[in-house]
Amino acid sequence: MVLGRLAAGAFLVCFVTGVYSHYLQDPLQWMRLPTIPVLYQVTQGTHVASGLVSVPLLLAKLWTVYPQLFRWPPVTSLLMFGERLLIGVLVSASLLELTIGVMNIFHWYAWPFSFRAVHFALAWVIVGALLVHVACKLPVILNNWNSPARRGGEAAGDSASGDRRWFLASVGGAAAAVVLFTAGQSTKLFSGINLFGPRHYGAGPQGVPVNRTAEAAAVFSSAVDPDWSLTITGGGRTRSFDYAALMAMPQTTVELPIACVEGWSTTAEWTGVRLRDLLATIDMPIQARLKITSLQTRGAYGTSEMGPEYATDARTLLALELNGEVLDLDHGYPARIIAPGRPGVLQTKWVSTIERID
Ligand SMILES: Nc1nc2c(c(=O)[nH]1)N[C@H]1C(S)=C(S)[C@@H](COP(=O)(O)O)O[C@H]1N2
Ligand SMILES: [Mo]
Repeated sequence: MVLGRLAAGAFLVCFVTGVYSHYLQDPLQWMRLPTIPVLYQVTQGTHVASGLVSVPLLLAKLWTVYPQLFRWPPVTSLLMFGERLLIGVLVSASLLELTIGVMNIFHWYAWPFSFRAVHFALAWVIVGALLVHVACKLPVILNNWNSPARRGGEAAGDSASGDRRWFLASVGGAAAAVVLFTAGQSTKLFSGINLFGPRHYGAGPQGVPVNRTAEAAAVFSSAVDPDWSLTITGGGRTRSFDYAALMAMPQTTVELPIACVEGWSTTAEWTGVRLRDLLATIDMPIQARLKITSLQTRGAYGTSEMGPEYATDARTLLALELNGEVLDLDHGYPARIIAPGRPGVLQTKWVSTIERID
């Protein structure tokens, strides 16, 4: 019961933060999402932490109920058949969801399908099945809440409940350890004990981790080409800026996090040209929907789309510097996007064009 409640709680937190992340990456037309800098860092850190905590909780919950798998006869009524089928769906979807989630954090993409589409669909299956499961079990749950043992405090003394306490304590310990030993990928506080987190707080060129290097993105030569220029297009107008022209524009410095969907994040100081100043050079309204294209031609993150909330926010930059130095090649030299509250995957590096798409 306790495990069920904790697991369901972790699942719900994971679900809500996951849905938020999904709509930040694929907003519906009418959506205007908040540009609070720390928000995504917190929600996505929570998403990954609650997902990781769900692993020991789910396994422990399954451990306590698996004898029921061998109950005989397996079903006695149609209703019970339905209920057991539902539990089968719930358990298998949950195991698959957590497995691909954990694999994704560790960059092990060993599946032929689109991770995000499947992860998102499974989330709805799980939450739907969970709600029906809880509804089916409501009589048992209510009964348990009203039981004399509960009202008089949980049953004490006998060895069965002693074992149970040890079991719960170990599961709780495992859950806490999983979080403590990975939280260091997004907070300085726990960075000394980051044993599992694949990225490390403040570790990497210019004090910021790198997910995809210039070499992996195959932009090694195009990014350092002296003929590089940024092109901005919209409403029938086009303008190009070489590196010196961008440097000559008014520069702004902001402190913003890179917050990866995989849960790690690091806050840094970025300097560059305000996106809205760039739009203004061709009289593009800040309400425009934009498509950012990178020099990177392969892979899923070579382009990103941007709703009007980001250009409207004066902290959104085409960044040229990071922590007081010219952007490292791996951080997107010559220019990259940095916007508040935006998932890391959309903070496009090695930008070559910005165009209006609405
Ligand atoms: N062109 C391009 N931009 C990209 C990526 C990429 O693969 N290609 N990765 C994104 C991801 S997943 C993250 S988390 C951030 C990481 O930025 P950093 O490497 O500077 O820390 O860059 C984003 N920008
Ligand atoms: Mo990322």
